[in-house]
Amino acid sequence: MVALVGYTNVGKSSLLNALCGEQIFEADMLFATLDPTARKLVLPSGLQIILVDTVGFLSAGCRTIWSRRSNPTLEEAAFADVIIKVADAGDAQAAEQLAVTDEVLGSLDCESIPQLVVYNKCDMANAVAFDPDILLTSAKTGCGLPELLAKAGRCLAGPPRAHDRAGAAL
Ligand SMILES: Nc1nc2c(ncn2[C@@H]2O[C@H](COP(=O)(O)OP(=O)(O)OP(=O)(O)O)[C@@H](O)[C@H]2O)c(=O)[nH]1
Ligand SMILES: [Mg+2]
Repeated sequence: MVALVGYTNVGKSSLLNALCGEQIFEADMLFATLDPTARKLVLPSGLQIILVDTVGFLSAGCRTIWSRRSNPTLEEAAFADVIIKVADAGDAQAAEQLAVTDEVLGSLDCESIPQLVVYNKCDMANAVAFDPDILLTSAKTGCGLPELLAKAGRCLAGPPRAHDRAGAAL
């Protein structure tokens, strides 16, 4: 199981749509996704995965804010074998978005789960220049998506994580 996690409006649902050929709701608004969505996806290696789109959040002052209509547990992330942390390449606050994402994941005891970082929306005119090691994607143009799948596949090369019934990794 691979989970897309990050700030609201960074393009998590759009990435799932682009990768899986789906049409789940995506929109230029805060808190577009109110429920997680899971879809099957076959990696180029033939490995079949479940890709999970999660609800977004944002930070205001020292508080993390979720939509009042969503279930802000992000428990799908705790079940994941790989977490893809998504930031917005067109947003000057991308590094801060990732820091808040790390805090949220830390509060869910997800530190031991392999994590990838993706700067999405790299097609945007204001996309900032990043370290060449950072994975850039565009759900709109498809740029970087094969590389994202290849990286996720490499992270999944080991045996799947086992979970107890409450979701804790064993
Ligand atoms: N230019 C550009 N726009 C994108 C890209 N990915 C997503 N968008 C747009 O960004 C907006 C937000 O996309 P979503 O996929 O709904 O974002 P999200 O992260 O799922 O947001 P929440 O569900 O609120 O957490 C939409 O208007 C998308 O069309 C991209 O790679 N490039
Ligand atoms: Mg969404």
